[in-house]
Amino acid sequence: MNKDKKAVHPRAFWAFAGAGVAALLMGSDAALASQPVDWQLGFQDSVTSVMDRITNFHNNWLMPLITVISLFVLALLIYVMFRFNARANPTPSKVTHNVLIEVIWTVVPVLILITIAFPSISLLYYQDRIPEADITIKAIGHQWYWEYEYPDHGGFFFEGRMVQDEDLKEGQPRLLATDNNVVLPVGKTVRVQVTASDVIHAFTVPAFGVKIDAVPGRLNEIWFKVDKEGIYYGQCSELCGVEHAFMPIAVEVVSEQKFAAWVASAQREFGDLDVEPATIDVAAKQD
Ligand SMILES: [Cu+2]
Repeated sequence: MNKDKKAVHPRAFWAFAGAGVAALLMGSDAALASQPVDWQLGFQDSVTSVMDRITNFHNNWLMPLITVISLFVLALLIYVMFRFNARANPTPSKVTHNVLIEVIWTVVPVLILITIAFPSISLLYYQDRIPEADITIKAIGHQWYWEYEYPDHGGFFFEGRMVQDEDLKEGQPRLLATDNNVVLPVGKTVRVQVTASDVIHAFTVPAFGVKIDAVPGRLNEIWFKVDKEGIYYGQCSELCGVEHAFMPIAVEVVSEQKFAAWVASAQREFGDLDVEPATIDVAAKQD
């Protein structure tokens, strides 16, 4: 496979294939990293059931459908250009109405839209209805970084800020790596409560099929269950100011043992458990 990677053909297709092989190779030595790659076509590889459904709906229904419609319209245009130009058709027809054809060009698009609407809306509800969650975390958008809370694990919280170019370590992707990753266990249903402190941001991880607005004063929720260990990158997807492009999201999905070890170290590093948030609750009750 290494030879394949080096023998990338200059044409776009082979560059794309080469990038795919490179991504696979990178994935095989440590863990899968899901991020945009050079010459990428289509979505990032799916690792959740939501993204499986999105990918399937797009690749196996919408794309074939719009391809057929585009080719059909193109064929009609070409036919009209040759059959009804001034030379080929010097005396044009005076027909202005044709009931049958008008019914057809109204009813057929309606039927097409219905066949799109049913899978689309059922997918929307599948994403929207959050199953019983094993873990709940909270993601808070700030100008311009994300803050994460782990209320189920002692309530520690931390910030995930973009790693600057000069500080990038081996294997960290530019503009996507963060100093503190969101660490989660594999195979668990995770609910993310999403909000913001200042302006609207959006929490997005393409490989999970997750994208939801982070609105100040509101709590939005999304869920995912990741099947594969790895690091998955996303970005804020709502224009939120000058550093909108520099507040990436890095989610590290690890085994349960590694997650437990990380929680223990994160509690030591981030969690001031005597002060936050218990004291605040007690104070609020006394008032
Ligand atoms: Cu933002």
